[in-house]
Amino acid sequence: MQSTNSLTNSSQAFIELEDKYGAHNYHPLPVVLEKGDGVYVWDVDGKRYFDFLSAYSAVNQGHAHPKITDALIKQAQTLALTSRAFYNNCLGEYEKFVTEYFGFDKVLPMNTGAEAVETAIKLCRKWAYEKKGVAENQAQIIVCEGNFHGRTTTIVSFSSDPDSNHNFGPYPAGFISIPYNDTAALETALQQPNVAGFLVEPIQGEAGVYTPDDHFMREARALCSQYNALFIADEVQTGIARTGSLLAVCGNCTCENKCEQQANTYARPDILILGKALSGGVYPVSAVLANDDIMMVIKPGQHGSTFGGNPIAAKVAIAALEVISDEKLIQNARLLGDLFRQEMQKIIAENDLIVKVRGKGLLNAIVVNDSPDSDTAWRLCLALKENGLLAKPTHGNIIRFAPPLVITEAQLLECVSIIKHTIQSFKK
Ligand code: IF1
Repeated sequence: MQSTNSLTNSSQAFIELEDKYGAHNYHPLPVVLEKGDGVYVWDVDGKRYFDFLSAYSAVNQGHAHPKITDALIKQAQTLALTSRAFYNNCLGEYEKFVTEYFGFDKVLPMNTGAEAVETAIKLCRKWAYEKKGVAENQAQIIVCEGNFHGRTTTIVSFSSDPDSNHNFGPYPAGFISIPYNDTAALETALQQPNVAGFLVEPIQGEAGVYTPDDHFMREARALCSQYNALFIADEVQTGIARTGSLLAVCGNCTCENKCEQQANTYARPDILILGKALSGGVYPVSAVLANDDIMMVIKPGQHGSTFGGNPIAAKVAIAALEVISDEKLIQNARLLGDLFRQEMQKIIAENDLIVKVRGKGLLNAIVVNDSPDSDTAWRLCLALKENGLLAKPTHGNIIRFAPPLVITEAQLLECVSIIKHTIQSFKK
């Protein structure tokens, strides 16, 4: 086994290039990737790794999926971009497909997750003024402590992470923060005047794959209806099969696309925000879905984007969603996620380096037995890298494990054994 900080000259050269010419807004694991296929990525020296980050759950369908890359290449060679000043022959087909897939009347296409969250905020506010009768400029949106919804100035203004928002003020008004997974706090906040909506992640990814109680989403949904506020689910990271259901708000529902039939388990959002895996990670594609009574408050000229809804995005997103259904990735994520947590529990029982595993489907995290300020999780990720598995710490002592959902049981068990022997031979 190589030592944990061994880097070849070629890797070192690529790292130095980024270091010299790129802004220092990231602290990547020291590995330089050049190729991907399915659950695997390869570095510039030809070493193969299991990808246990999947570009933060964008690559749910696996790297270089032939159906998705074919859609991308074909459309790029035909017509890439028209802007929304003209119609194109791909967008309508995609809009029909995606709205039927998720069961909403309308979609508003954007590119990145943060743009889709911004879109949802604007939509929610406009609905509040024009449908609910909130006084001009008074709308409030409830958000949760520990949230991660993106990096725009408005979004970071309601982050509770100092890295995200310190010295990026002044912060816009209009957000009320409550503790996550706290139904009573939500109800109190909903009783404030001028509340337009509640924006929430069904599982808080960045906070360390923090999974709320089973009933929280359902009760939040019901409370929003009771107080006439919009329930807005940010499923940018959790959506599209990642957590073992089409959407994480589906909870334990097994009906897949026919979720409206399972109203008892499905906390159906008024506004659904998707990104990342909507394209399988090959192209920035995000979307906001809602029914007509909400979506139709936005009129021509009031919102948009040069790239949103472009022909490549439309074709790629259809292909990416078809792969989810064709390859039964919801079921795979659910079954292999259960197996993964069982296997992690065995490791926890035998070892005191890891204290906890949590998550749903194939979005999981292990909690390392050390202070959040320690570098133990970082060093453990370096050791995992040496042993052929890539994962990244989040918030100090937590390591997120989120492989592409195309992973097989045999591959998953191989990864479990890599994680197990890495932990066994790790010196804190
Ligand atoms: C980075 C985390 C993941 C998201 C939710 C919106 C967005 C994200 C729930 C914005 C983006 C990313 C961005 C990435 C790190 C990452 C992340 F660790 F920060 F929390 F996935 F786990 N809503 N999440 O998770 O989407 O604009 O980036 O397309 O490097 O900032 P975006």
